[in-house]
Amino acid sequence: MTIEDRVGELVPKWREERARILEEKGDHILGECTVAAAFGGMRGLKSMICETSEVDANVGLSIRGHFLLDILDLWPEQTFLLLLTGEIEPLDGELVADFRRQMDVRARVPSYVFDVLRAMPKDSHPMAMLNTGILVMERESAFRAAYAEGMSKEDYWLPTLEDSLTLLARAPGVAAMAYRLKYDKGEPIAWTPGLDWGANFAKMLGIPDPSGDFAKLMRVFLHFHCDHEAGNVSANACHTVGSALSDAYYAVSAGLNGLAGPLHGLANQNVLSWLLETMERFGGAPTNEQIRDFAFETLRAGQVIPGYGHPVLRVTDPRFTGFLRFGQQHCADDPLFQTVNRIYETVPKVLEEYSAEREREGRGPIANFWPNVDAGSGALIYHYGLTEIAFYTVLFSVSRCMGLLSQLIWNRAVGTPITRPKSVSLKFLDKLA
Ligand code: AMX
Repeated sequence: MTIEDRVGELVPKWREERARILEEKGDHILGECTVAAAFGGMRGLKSMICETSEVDANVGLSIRGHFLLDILDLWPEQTFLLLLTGEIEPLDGELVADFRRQMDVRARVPSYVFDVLRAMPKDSHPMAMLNTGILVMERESAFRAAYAEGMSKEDYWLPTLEDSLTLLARAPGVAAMAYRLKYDKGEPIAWTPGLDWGANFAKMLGIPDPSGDFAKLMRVFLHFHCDHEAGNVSANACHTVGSALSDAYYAVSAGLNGLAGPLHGLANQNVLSWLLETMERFGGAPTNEQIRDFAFETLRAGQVIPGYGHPVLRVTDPRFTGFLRFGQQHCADDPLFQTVNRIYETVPKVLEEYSAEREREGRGPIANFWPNVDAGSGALIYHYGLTEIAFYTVLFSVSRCMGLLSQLIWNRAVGTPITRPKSVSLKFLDKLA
């Protein structure tokens, strides 16, 4: 069975379920939008549907109902299929085999992508390079071609799936191409047929990996960053653009442009800068007391502590816990990793104190003192020799393509309409009784 066959079996069920729930529950109220919520980024306002994953404030990410901590060992192929179908496929299952076969067929990055990336100014951010590389391939969209030929609405999901598989196959290659161009690492390295998605990405980056542990880290990294329900900036942006029936290339590129922001995916780059700055200041792994002082200094300079806090989570992010476990197994002696641990021991208490201080001054509290996904991943990547920290959000992006695309496919399959919330003016608000 192919992935197309399996999704084709599921589409009627998804449609029936959506229609039934809409019929039975259509009038239920999910939440109220206060004026404060409209000003405040609609934080927590229940107003979107997402089948692929859920983020509970107190336990973090679950993918199709499976808590991340229960499925830490999935390979990215399994992650994508789980997001897409709701089922955990064994690694030797036929859909994993089909995914790998399809990646092998679709992975070659066209030479015009290389030409475009090479023409970009040298100081272009790697995220701008990745997103340009994705966008420039839009001309190959199966969805766009089928739409132009008058495809029926019933069939929208199929060329969306086609585009998604092509994009997933090429995203590691485009990312690796951006890395090698930007940092003068030599010619692009081609996809290796037969090798899994994560190890292929590791290999195309060209990081020496005699132990194979960097490839293991890439598999873990790609698995953990795959999805975080629908309301976060990148998923929301991808969803909104996709809702206009812009194809997967437009939608994913839009989503990843959001991921490039420092309050979102760019945080992993900022975390490492802050970590390295701390170590440089104290000439090696700092003590907990030194970290405490440096953290207060950062906060008093009006900056955030990167990697800590979250719009939804109120506990340690399970993805951080997973990275911590990987680090304990593979690089427990690395001073950088030890610093990640010490920051974890110190920063939540600092943020708690600082939050109380803010409240005394009449400013709002900090809602969450705990580490998010970005607090630990960068140190592990750095450990294996990928030290160009501006590239870290690109790694995150390759993974996040899986969630963005599986959400897009579901929405196309069930016919989610164009997104169009209503805005109001200050004058309108002022007149409220
Ligand atoms: N350091 C210092 N201050 C922080 C803070 C941190 N780590 N986290 C939150 N705060 C501050 C906010 O800046 C805000 O201050 P303000 O009222 O003066 O503007 C106040 O606390 C209230 O914010 P909040 O309700 O706790 O969080 P939020 O939902 O508005 O923002 C987030 C969430 C992630 C943007 C914020 O915690 C932050 O900036 N963290 C650091 C950056 C980071 O790690 N981002 C990555 C998030 C995960 C991801 O998407 N990859």
